[in-house]
Amino acid sequence: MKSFVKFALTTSAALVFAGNVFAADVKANIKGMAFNPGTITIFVGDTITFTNRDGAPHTATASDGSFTTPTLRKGKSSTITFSKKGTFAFFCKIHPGMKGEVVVK
Ligand SMILES: [Cu+2]
Repeated sequence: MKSFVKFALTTSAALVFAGNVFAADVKANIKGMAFNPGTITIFVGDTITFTNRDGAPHTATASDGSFTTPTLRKGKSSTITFSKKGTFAFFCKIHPGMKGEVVVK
């Protein structure tokens, strides 16, 4: 009986992890006029926290308009939740040459 209980607990813990119940928060820096990392791969339900490490203000804004941070001054952060699968290109509204990509699986 004892061993059955142990088995049941182990199995249910494994199922919780398989279901990705715990959404991850991925940290992304904006530094040296670039997004780092430039390509961020996450899973549906995860969040990305963008932090500006530059003196210049920046945003992270989706090319398709599906998300944007506010204008982030030095040291400021913004967290975005991704609830749809897909590949989303983004850029900085203030410096449009700054580009990145979020891949949501
Ligand atoms: Cu910028």
